[in-house]
Amino acid sequence: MSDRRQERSDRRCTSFHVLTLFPEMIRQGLGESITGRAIARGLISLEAVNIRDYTLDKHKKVDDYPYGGGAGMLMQAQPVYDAWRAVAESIDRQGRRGSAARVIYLTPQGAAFCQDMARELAGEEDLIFLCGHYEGIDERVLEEIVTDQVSIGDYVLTGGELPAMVMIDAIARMVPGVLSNARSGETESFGNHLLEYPQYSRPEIWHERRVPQILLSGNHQKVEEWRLEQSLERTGRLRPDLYEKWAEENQEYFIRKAKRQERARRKMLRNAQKEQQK
Ligand code: 6GU
Repeated sequence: MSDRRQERSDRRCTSFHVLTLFPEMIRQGLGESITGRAIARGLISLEAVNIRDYTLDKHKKVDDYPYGGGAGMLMQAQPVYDAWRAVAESIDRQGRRGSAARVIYLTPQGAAFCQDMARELAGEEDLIFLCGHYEGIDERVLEEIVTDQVSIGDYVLTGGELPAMVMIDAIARMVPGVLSNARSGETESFGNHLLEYPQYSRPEIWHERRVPQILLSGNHQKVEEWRLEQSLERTGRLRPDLYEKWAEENQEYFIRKAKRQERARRKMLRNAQKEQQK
């Protein structure tokens, strides 16, 4: 890691700024549980800015009909731009470069959100999310302020608020210290392209179902081997695409496994021969 990156990660608080017509949705959605605790502990900060507060229209209107006709209304450029300017300037006043912060527009047309993207964005100090509503936003303001267009999947939602919350949750848990236990976000599903292994807690028998015996053995190495096998089996069955990626990056695993099996086969053969000679 470069000195600058290291420095940043030492004092890192990722600041999320959300431009939206429904700021309460954002505050409520992220104010609980792990993200809520991360905010309280100052590991991340969250600011939801109401775009409507920046309209110059006397009736507080923020939308209008699209030129050329068509269904629905569009969010107008002016209130969106002024809300962004206000956020950028408040970042400036905190000693950072607000106009250089990435601005993420949530749209089904965007690039598909993924774990790699979450990890990369967790390295930014400020992230500005722009949530559209109605049929979208006047293209001109998008051209002026947006740096990234992101979608959370191939389905259509009524607005960008839920996608922004999904992204912020995924990014926040990659910020050092947000996940309290020693287990960082890195070791979980997708961190290594594998799905999680099954887990069990007390009681040992529930509805006549036993916890797999190996987990009660106390043999840590055997447990880890079992978990990896389970992860591989699940991933191969449910997500062959992820399995291929893992297999590509972990060819030595299969080589070691093949050698282990070969040793076991020879040992069995030797024992069988000894039996015959008796
Ligand atoms: Cl980012 N926005 C909307 N409105 N719908 C979506 C989406 C975003 N991602 C998937 N569907």
